[in-house]
Amino acid sequence: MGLTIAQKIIKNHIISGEMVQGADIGLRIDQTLTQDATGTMAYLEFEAMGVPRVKTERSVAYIDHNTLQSGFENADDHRFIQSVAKKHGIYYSRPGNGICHQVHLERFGIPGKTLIGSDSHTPTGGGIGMLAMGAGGLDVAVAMGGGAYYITMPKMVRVNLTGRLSPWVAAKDIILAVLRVLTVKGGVGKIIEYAGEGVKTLSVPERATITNMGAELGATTSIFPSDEITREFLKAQGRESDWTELLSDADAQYDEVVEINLSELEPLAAAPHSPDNIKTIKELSGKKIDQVLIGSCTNSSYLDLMRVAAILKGKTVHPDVSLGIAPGSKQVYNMLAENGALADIIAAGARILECACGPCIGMGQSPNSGGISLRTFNRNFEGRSGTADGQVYLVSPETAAVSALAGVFTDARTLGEAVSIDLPKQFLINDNMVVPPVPEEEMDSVEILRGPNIKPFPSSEPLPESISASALLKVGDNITTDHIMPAGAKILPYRSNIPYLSKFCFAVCDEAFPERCREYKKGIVVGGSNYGQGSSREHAALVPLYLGIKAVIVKSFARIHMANLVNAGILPLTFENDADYDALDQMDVLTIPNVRELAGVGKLIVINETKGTEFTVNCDISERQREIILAGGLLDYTRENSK
Ligand code: MIC
Ligand code: SF4
Repeated sequence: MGLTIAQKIIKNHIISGEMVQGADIGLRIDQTLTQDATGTMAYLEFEAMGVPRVKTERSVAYIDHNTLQSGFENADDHRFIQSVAKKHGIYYSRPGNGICHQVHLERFGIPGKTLIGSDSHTPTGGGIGMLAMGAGGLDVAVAMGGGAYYITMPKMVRVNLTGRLSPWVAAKDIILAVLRVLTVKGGVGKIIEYAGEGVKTLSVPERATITNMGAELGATTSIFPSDEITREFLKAQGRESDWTELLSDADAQYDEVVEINLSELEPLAAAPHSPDNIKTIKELSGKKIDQVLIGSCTNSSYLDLMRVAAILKGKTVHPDVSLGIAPGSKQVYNMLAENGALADIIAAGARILECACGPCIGMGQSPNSGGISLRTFNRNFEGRSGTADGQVYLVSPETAAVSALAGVFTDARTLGEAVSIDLPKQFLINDNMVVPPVPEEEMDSVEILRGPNIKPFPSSEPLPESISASALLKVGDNITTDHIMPAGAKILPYRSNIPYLSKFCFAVCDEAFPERCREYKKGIVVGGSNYGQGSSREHAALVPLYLGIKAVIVKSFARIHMANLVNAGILPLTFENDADYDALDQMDVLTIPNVRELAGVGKLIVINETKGTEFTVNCDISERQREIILAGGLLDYTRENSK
């Protein structure tokens, strides 16, 4: 039987388990990346494992999230990461060099290799045919130490692209169209492969926009073939020797097929507050807007920003609109500066932001109260912009730019001929912002620089015989990690300070939750379906652990968050019958007997002491995860197993 692209890479990297759908498989990891908001914790964990040098082919530490330095915290964390990188064999991408996914695609990604990153948008690398996945920091630390990365062997989905995009319709509109079909939970447990004649019409940056936002489908990853277009891109990056061809076999089997005719697509937007709440720009057209932001790891490539510059050239941003633009990398920024496009952007009145995540993670540029903000980003979760009632719409760079000029949602197709930009034959290559590690023989001379913001991580305990605690919080469907552990300018600097972060846990849903946890000392969280979607931040598990959360009972989990709960030693449980969710109230006292014996083995009974009822839950974890849970989390498990 023929293989899909992802199956070929998995076959080359599998070190435990069998390539059978649903099986727990361990993969050898060739490359890792971290960003600074999750990196500090990941490197603390790496240090705790005691491995002197990374065992991967390439590990890169990026600084791109916490670049607002309104106190000593971020700068201290960056120094810590830089010193760890230098000592332990990791390349360090300095602040100013760009957003991890954009830079990694340009300078380090290699078709056919495996990559895990402590950031959920790591699948961007699928744009050049990598098997690239988001993971918790601890999983990345283990991979750096040479350990396998474990996933459930996913189902394979083929998205068949036919036709060709019409003028003014963009790659962003393709992924928004896929989100309309599959929704934010449609990709859970699946790898999305793009195939069909339409693939040949898409450049690497366009493919990367699509694989990047595959994270919003909840997918394990997304991937494009590595073909002549990939070769051209790598050649223009001076890396043609990194190219290999990687195509699916003609008789490859897929579990699901989605058909997208590119010729039929039109400009789209994801309306507040979910990336799958899709509307056409036509239906929104004429609606007044307040802010436009162009950038983020989804849409900040050279191609994107050259198109934006061409639209803005000779015009002025509408007086009622604030337009901010953040190039994705120093390469992009530098090229725009050299070819004059930056001058066109500045002349039009755009506010040029640092090449970093910036407003995408709530680091500045929060919209006005109730303000309508058009963003080329990938997430529009409630409150993420920093303004509780901000109305964020996710759109393509083209829609963003034409709307910024008009002051209202504008369907660019009404404006005549579309701008046409080609990828350069040669990108500007200057890796002077990437600091290589010292050679192994010099590593002892490197001192690790720790700031006072770094606090020890919470300790967990081995799983007890039974759990008895109150349901300290009950929340609904599609709870994101931005709900569980918000980010933003005020909180993000404390990513290495779990006690401080704990004050904000679930603040978007219920401000009193952290206080309740302190009062009750232990608790259970109850939720709906797709619990924990969004970011890979392990803080969304470590903070609840610190607050005494012993188990989370939901209708279904998002992949990375569930793995993070297990790594933290928190029991992930799912309702056998969704109706039991309705029958349960916040503050009910729940007892789960025999958890140590049954977790991961059989069904568990939960006794609702308050109501005098019982219901059944499942604990769908692998044998390996069972051992991790029994040990009280991955760190303890790793320590125990290395004795
Ligand atoms: C995000 O887009 O939510 C982030 C910030 O990049 C996160 C990582 C984090 O929380 O630090 C992600 O996507 O994993
Ligand atoms: Fe950064 Fe936003 Fe991309 Fe996350 S989604 S990596 S915050 S640009």
